[in-house]
Amino acid sequence: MSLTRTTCPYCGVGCGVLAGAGGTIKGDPDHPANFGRLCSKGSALGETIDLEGRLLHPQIAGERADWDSALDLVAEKFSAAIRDHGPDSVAFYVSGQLLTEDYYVANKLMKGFIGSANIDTNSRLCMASSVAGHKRAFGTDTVPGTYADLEEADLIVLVGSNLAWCHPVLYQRIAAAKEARPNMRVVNIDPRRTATCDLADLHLRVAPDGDVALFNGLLAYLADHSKLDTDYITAHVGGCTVAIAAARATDPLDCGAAPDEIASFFQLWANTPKVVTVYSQGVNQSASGTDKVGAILNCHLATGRIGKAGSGPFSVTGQPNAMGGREVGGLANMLANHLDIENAAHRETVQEFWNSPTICTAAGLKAVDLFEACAAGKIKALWVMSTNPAVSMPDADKVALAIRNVPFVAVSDIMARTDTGDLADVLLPAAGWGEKDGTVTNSERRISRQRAFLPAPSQTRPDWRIISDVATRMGFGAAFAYDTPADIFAEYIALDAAARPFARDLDLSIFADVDYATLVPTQWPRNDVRFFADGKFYHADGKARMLAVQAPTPLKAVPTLNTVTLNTGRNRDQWHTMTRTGKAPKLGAHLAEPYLELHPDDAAKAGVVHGDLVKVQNALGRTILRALVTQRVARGQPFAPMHWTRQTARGGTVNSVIASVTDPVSGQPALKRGSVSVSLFKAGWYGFLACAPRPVADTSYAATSRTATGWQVEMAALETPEDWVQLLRDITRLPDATASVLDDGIQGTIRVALYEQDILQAVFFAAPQPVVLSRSAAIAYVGTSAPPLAALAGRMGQDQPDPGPVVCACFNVGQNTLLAAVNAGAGTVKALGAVTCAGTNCGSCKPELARLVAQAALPLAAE
Ligand SMILES: Nc1nc2c(c(=O)[nH]1)N[C@H]1C(S)=C(S)[C@@H](COP(=O)(O)OP(=O)(O)OC[C@H]3O[C@@H](n4cnc5c(=O)[nH]c(N)nc54)[C@H](O)[C@@H]3O)O[C@H]1N2
Ligand SMILES: Nc1nc2c(c(=O)[nH]1)N[C@H]1C(S)=C(S)[C@@H](COP(=O)(O)OP(=O)(O)OC[C@H]3O[C@@H](n4cnc5c(=O)[nH]c(N)nc54)[C@H](O)[C@@H]3O)O[C@H]1N2
Ligand code: SF4
Ligand SMILES: [Mo]
Repeated sequence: MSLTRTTCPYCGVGCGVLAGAGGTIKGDPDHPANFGRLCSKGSALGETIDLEGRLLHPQIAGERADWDSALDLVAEKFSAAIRDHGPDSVAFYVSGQLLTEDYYVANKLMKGFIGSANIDTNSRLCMASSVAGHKRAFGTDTVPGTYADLEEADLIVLVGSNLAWCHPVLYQRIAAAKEARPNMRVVNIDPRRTATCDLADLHLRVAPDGDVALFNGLLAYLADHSKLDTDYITAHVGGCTVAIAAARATDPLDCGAAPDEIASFFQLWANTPKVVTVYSQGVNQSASGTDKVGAILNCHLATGRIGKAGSGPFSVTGQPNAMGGREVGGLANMLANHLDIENAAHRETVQEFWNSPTICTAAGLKAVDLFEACAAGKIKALWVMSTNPAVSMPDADKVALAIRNVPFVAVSDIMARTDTGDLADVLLPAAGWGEKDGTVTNSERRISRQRAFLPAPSQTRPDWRIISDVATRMGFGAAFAYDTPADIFAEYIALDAAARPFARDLDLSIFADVDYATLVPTQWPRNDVRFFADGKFYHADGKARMLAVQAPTPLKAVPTLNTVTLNTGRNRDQWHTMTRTGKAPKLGAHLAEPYLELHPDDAAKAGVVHGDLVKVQNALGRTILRALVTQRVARGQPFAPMHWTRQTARGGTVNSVIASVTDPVSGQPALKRGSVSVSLFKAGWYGFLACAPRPVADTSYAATSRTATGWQVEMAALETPEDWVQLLRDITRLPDATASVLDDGIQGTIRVALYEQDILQAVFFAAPQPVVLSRSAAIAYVGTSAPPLAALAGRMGQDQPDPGPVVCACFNVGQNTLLAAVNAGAGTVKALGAVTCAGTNCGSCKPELARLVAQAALPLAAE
């Protein structure tokens, strides 16, 4: 079968994928990001390209409509709002998951033809602090790092980055480099002990937002120990004296980490010239995010450790095209192609090139302000593309209300039901990954092609075409007459040439003559160019700037239960709001419920034990989560993943309790610092359901996910139903199923099996306390003709051992299987792989395998 060379649609590593229409997915051995590797999410792409749940035709007010009516309506509503209320009464909210061509066209329509800069993107929640930090230090938003630098470094410092789960292929590249060069050191700076710690020689458990204090402390230490590169500073860096003075005024102990660990870190950094500092959302998503970036860049600039192989700061991007969006200017405070809205010459050049009737003259609304303007009635028409703000924005319930408050809302998505799509007047069906063509830029500035290998199903269209169709209906047809994404890419490269006199970092001239169809992954400006190697930066004087940054007031520990600091982030096998990864049973098996990691002391204070449900709440809202009691989190700093939505969890979304506090420079929200109370959610009963048909459960708590045999729901409710069988027939929508009931009066447990034509359709367990049973066994019985006695036993048959919760998603290897193998003598990750196959495909579970091996070696060690 012929395979198409394309790029993974998930994280910013940007791995090359070989994909076939039948669902074959392989890592591309020739792609320089991954050289054939894929992580668990990339490997499972074949399980996510079916049409179940897809939005396949336009909808107006919830009814199926044809394209002409839908496009006419969008164009009419936007034109009317602009006519009656001015260009700033409309807004686009777009995404780092759009392809560069989509992004370019959306930005062109808003900034050059509508004449407003009210286009912002979910990159505001993701990379805005890095963008602002780079601009302050370098004069431009330049990411100097490359993946090869990670392999060449002698010290890698990971700050606020759970690389093992969020950039797994980079983690694997570092792990391989460390194995080849055992002297390489890795330091992890994170308030949590994450899977990434398994690679770390040193873990600094900083307090939330302790990063500025730590890096200010490092800068002062470097100055005090004659470790500054004074020649480099004289020639290439301004602002050093004030930056060092501010650093000296900071007490590094304010960072919250242990004093001896801080000292070891400073020594290691000071004495290792080849150091790469990798940073991600623990840095960016903070009220001091831009200053955290500044504090990190200060240390690299002061030592000249930038622009050299194996040395430099490296902001790794989250989304597949976060970088492409920054390049085309998709943020409300950028123009296009790294040009500035505030600069008249830049504006003139772009307007002339676009031959546009107008051009925005001031920055538009940033995400949080944009939705506040929606709430205040200032936005009359809103178009959301390829993002799910009703879940992913802070204060998500308020954002949902704000969207509802906009008189006209269009949403372009690939899925029919999302929390945001449910609020739309018009739904526009987009072609998804594998069905459309375009380009993306990964974290190391490498532009790769995404290529279609499937037909666009039913009525779906690529985003660039939907946007161009609306632009045409708004009267701008001549400027949006694209036939293919290649036309758009060519125009984007031509705009880059027109902007060349401004001599900025962005230089796409190498793409001027390439054949779009066969474009090979290429870095801009060229594969062999190293930014800042010559010490030239982009401020007017050609120098970089160090900045005086002040550490925020340290978060004093000793929280009370009424106010703990809620940290949030990601799981290994899910992508954001799970619209795609949620389809793959393989990926759902890793962590199938929304949870709260809670320190044992916090749990004890709240009277909560492992497996209980907890209410996490504050004045903004509440959410119900499963408590995982663990010392991976510090006291008073519980952690919850961001993934569950109103579609997948009836308890609510985590962002219902995150306030919309933003960084004053970048406008990026502080998504890692909620202030919440945690209390026991004492349900009347708890249940687990595995079933074949898609269930619809509306109990107080209900977390639904895919399984290999259908679906599963973790449930809980206050009131005990009068008729369990009726409840289950309703949830599974099987009114005529025959039921077998096992009512264990003594323990108060209920077990129900539903059959149709002797095939087990559903199996259900309920109890007055969280139910304990082998979930994998229950799931495995669904769809078989197992008799009720077996199906309701709650465990595997005697001849089949219970594999336990899944650790390796690729080969479906459970924890019990692994522990058995460890006990039988498999004492290393490699040995475990040889015996069970776990970790031998994508390798994403290797940190967890390492933990199992370590735990087994130290049976009494606290988890
Ligand atoms: N599996 C998976 N991978 C993904 C994604 C996904 O949804 N799923 N999404 C992609 C996207 S868009 C992004 S942006 C990236 C995000 O990638 P990461 O930034 O690596 O992921 P997060 O889990 O959001 O946060 C990283 C860490 O920041 C820590 N942290 C919290 N507060 C602080 C602090 O004050 N200081 C420090 N130093 N650390 C802190 C958290 O404990 C957490 O472990 O992942 C990308 N990759
Ligand atoms: N609490 C908390 N909140 C966070 C974060 C956090 O760490 N903590 N992280 C933040 C960050 S870094 C990010 S990046 C955001 C991500 O948050 P979102 O961008 O809101 O999340 P996604 O689920 O990726 O949403 C993408 C949407 O686009 C749809 N889609 C997929 N492909 C296409 C396509 O080709 N065309 C169109 N039109 N639609 C498509 C998907 O079905 C989905 O509905 O979340 C932010 N929110
Ligand atoms: S690391 Fe995983 S999610 Fe990220 S691009 Fe590679 S395969 Fe995709
Ligand atoms: Mo992100």
